[in-house]
Amino acid sequence: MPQTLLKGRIILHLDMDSFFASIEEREHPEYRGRPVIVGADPMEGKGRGVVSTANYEARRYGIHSAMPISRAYYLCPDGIFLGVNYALYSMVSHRIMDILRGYGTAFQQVSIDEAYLDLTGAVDDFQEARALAEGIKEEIRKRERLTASIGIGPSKVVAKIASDFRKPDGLTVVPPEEVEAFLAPLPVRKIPGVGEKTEEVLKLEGIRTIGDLQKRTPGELVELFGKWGLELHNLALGIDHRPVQERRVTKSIGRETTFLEDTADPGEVLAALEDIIAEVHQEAVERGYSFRTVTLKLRLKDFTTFTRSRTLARPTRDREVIKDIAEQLFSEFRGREVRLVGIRLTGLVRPGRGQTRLDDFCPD
Ligand code: TTP
Ligand code: MG
Repeated sequence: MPQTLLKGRIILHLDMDSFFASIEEREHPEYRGRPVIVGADPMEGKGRGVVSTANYEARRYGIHSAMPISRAYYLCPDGIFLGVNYALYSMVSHRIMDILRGYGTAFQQVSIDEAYLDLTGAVDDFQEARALAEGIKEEIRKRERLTASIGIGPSKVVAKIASDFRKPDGLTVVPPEEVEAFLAPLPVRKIPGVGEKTEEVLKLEGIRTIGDLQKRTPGELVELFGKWGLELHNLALGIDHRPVQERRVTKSIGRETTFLEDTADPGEVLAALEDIIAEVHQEAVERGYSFRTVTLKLRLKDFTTFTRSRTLARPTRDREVIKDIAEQLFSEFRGREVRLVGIRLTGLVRPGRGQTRLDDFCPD
């Protein structure tokens, strides 16, 4: 039997701290130490929409993600309220994910600020895993001036709960022999998938902590929840066999490139587009896709980002079509100072196989 199976897995979960708000603090050092709330415009308490996230200072006022922005304003009218600069956060996210990817034997991004790494085979034991995690945190701190919280355990569920355990800037390592004791005192809501409904049912049964769950038999939980009860029993013990793997739905094929220096020369932009088009076209052909929609993305010098699309009546895999559309769409921006250009093909179909469906997974 391979040694890794005998010894079990070592899984790492990373989650950035108050991600959107921390990026805003980094960009505006004058916000440091003050409550920062990212989300909709509060309009002096009359604003609609919700909080995307708040930094830890703002959380002391009781502000949290998904709270109505008007409520956040009521709780902390002197806070710094900012709109969502998704393009910037997504760029930072890409760079962080690129740092992470290199460290493990498998990588899986699960949200804009969260990813798993399988460290089995990359390190020998949990002590080495801790040292590696310290290195990751340091690299993110140095390169991005942001903090991350990391959890390490023998399964995804343990790693995920551990990363949340000492936020912000946390590092929690739970080797297999400590899993049950680590989980026992935590409230059941810490188990991913346990929402308000499950919590209510459990409360009626006198189950409040994960430890209370561990003491029940699988049968009792199956009676309450059916199949989910069995899963719940396993999760309470930290048992979770889901592998770390990137499973990406092929919904689009795209490439983009950032110029070394911003350029206002249309010839230079078109030349870059031509290279990108060659690449996306090649990928489409290699993977057997035709496309219906071509999207041009442009980011200008001031980071404002535009996308323009055209959809054809019928799918094609003709490279000249991409080129013509890209040139037409670009004409609107001739002479502007461009920072980044990109092309994305969507409406992908494999002729003879019909529209690609959401379950058309494809290994990376
Ligand atoms: P989270 O990791 O859930 O939150 P966070 O990083 O802000 O804070 P924490 O330190 O607790 O991890 O989400 C990551 C980002 O996703 C968050 O910064 C903003 C965005 N987001 C929303 O826009 N709406 C939401 O309801 C949530 C939960 C997150
Ligand atoms: Mg986070």
